[in-house]
Amino acid sequence: MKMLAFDFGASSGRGIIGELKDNKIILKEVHRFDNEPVKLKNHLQWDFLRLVHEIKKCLLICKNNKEDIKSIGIDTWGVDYGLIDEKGELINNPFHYRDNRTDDMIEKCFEYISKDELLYVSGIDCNQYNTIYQLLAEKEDAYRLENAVSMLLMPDLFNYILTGVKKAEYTIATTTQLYDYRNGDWNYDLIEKIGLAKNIFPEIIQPGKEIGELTDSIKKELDINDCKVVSVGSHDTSSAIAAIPALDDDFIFIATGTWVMVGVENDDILVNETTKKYGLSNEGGIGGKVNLLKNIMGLWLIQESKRQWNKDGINIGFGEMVEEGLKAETSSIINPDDKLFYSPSDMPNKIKKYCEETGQKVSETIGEIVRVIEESLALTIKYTIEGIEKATHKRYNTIHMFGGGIQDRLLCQLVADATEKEVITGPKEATSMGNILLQGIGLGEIEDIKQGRQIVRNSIEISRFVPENADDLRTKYNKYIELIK
Ligand code: ADP
Ligand code: LRH
Repeated sequence: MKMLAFDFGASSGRGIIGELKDNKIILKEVHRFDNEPVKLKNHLQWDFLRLVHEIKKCLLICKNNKEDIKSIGIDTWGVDYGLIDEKGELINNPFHYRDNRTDDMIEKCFEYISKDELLYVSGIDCNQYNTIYQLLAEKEDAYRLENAVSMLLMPDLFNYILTGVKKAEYTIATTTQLYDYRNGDWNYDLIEKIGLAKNIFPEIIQPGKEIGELTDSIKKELDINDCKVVSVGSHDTSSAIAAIPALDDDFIFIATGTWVMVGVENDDILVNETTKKYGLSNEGGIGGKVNLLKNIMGLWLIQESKRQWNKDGINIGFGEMVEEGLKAETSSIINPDDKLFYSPSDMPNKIKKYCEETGQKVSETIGEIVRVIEESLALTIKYTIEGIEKATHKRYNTIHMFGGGIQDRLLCQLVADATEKEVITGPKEATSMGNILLQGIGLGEIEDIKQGRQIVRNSIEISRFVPENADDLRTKYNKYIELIK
């Protein structure tokens, strides 16, 4: 049986077919496309119509290849949304979370609710990109909200375009900071308090449920058969975590892509002084789990460096950047989560500027810059794991690392060296795999996540990285702690 996963990541969007066979899952990429935001006037926005076009293109490729697709599942990064008017039309192109309209919105939010109370009910750290701050910014141009009858998070919006059904999938809803874990529903008190209409928030559904069939108009336009759309872990992080090939429960996960997410799976939300100090969030997971994690700025710094070098006429790819980094040495460290690195623009220059301003040797070569970024990421990961172990009063011995970043063997080795723990890597396309697993659960082909993880384990080659050179990063860690104070 074949299922189609659409995964909208920042580095690309992709359509991947997943097939369950002999207790294994076989992935086949059918379509990969750009998912770059567009700056229109002064605002960074999703290229939404292009992406709908890419979905249709992928469905046509499947049809022409005679792939019999039974269902579709969609996941994206968290927090972004579109507004729908009473005629069912999208009011405007969705804003991208890296747009600067939320710059002052965290402070504004605290006029309505204290930080402590917000953390207590939502479980989510106050990141300026969260939907709550985007909606507060939206209020400044009220005409859109005034005409909105629904607010749909991006996977929910794609699902709506495909089926005509408006639902809010649970895992992505928790990234808004407007979900109330204590009541298991939208935080309507807070929604009212900040001046939003309660009725624009659709009913929340769990992952692994059928949403609807493709609309007649899409079936007619593409001349394709009936196909179900199923809710998956539509927040990409939750889908990726579903596909961890773990045999037991106690492990640290590191999801590596544009963002790096470091965390553990818990049965309930955890908010205490330590989670606050380390900026940990509780994001909705699959099978009743809550993912206690930190979003670290991640391989965005590598992507943006590559983009700048390519723009400057240096034709270098990710693989070659890793090779340069492996040969280089550096004594400098950055805080990858510094606000300086958040928005798109000349990343290598920003890193040089950061080193200069913190009185460190300025990294010059491609290899040095890659090395500074990746050693600093590894140190941030170590710091975060220490926070998680303190917050949960547990020690974890195994790290599962997955996502596109595991193709970067320098990063994998540095994580093992910095944390002094064994790192198990795989799968590379964890998000799409998790997406397919959830469709399998939704269609009754897979029993639960435990069985799903066993299927992943049967299907992929895992690699292991053990600590080799811990001393160097142990010394640098003291410097890192000074830097982030
Ligand atoms: P997203 O969060 O955008 O879905 P991915 O999971 O696709 O991200 O991971 C993208 C990252 O994977 C890139 O930023 C890059 O750091 C890394 N990567 C991709 N291909 C390679 C490669 N061939 N060698 C090393 N690293 C790679
Ligand atoms: C990772 C992620 C993360 C944040 C960010 C906006 O892809 O979903 O959890 O929400 O993107």
